[in-house]
Amino acid sequence: MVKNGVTIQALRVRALRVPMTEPHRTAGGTVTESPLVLTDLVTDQGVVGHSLIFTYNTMALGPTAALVQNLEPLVVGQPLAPRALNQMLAQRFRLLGAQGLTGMAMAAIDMAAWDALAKVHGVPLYQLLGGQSRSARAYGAIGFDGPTESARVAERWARRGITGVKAKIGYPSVEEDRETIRAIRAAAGPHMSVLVDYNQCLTAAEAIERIQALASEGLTWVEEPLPSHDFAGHAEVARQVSTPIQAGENWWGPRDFQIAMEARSSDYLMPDVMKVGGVTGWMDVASMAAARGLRVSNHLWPEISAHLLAVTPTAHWLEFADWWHPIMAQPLEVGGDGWATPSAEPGSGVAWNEAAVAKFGA
Ligand code: SMN
Ligand code: MG
Repeated sequence: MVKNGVTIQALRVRALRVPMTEPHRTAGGTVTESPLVLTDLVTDQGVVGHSLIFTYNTMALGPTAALVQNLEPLVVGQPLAPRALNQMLAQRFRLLGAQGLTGMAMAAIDMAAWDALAKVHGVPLYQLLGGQSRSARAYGAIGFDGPTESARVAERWARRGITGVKAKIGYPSVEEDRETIRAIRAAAGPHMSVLVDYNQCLTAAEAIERIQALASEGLTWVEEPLPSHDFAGHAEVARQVSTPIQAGENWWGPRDFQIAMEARSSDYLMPDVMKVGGVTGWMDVASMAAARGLRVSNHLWPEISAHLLAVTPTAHWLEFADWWHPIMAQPLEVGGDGWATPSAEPGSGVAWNEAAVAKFGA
């Protein structure tokens, strides 16, 4: 096994549009397909690292793929040292800022570099990061689909053994929110944990009123009631309501998390491995959260996030989603008990089903 002196030789970048079997509606818009950037980081030893970037919006797909590819000259010939690469790229982008498409492109390289490094060492990512295999309790998503359809989807998750569901709410009235929550409970049974997500659609005053009105519904958390970067507003809501507030999927890098933690914006945290800056950014946030005793869940990216939760001291829930399963060689599966275990193969669990990838090229 070659462990020393591995350098980066090339980046291979592809843009894909993967249709979703069912559209995912939220109070902030509907997602009908996944625009994805696949990065293969090729090393001089033949080991290839993979990463996945989700651009949400097809209009950002081409520019994001081009940006990742444009970073190639900066990384070619560099040692396969993800933290050092991260610092080098952060320095190169200091004037522009490491958020938005730039942050996504940097995360593409970071995740692919960690995947390659784990493969060079012949170990799963959680082991490279000093941890051991640990399962996480998984929850499934329910779209902004009203009480009847939400109940149907909840029942489907329950049949799969999943023990938590997250419903999109933010209907015109809190009574409709309540009706949806109760329909889900009735369909999924009393043991199902119910989480809800407002996808940033309320004002602080509305949020306090609504979440207080829903206090007796036994919700596990209420996610992103306000525009994500309203740190002070989230803190005010978190102070005023008894149900835990969850946020983090739209915060860029450890710095946003630091601001949020200092402001006490959220009871729980859910970094998105892309927006937080890849594995490096996630690990920084996991340390900060551990020091403060704040529980951490992931946003999407179930395969690599299962590895990261295994090395996160305050790990909480795993957000499970199968939208990208069609292009994965080994998609993460949830066991019949509702828990998911990271892949034990060398790497981060992200590898392509090339035949499927060929079908979805943009
Ligand atoms: C979400 C995920 C994917 C697309 C839109 C919104 C989300 C979540 O808010 O919490 O999963
Ligand atoms: Mg959300």
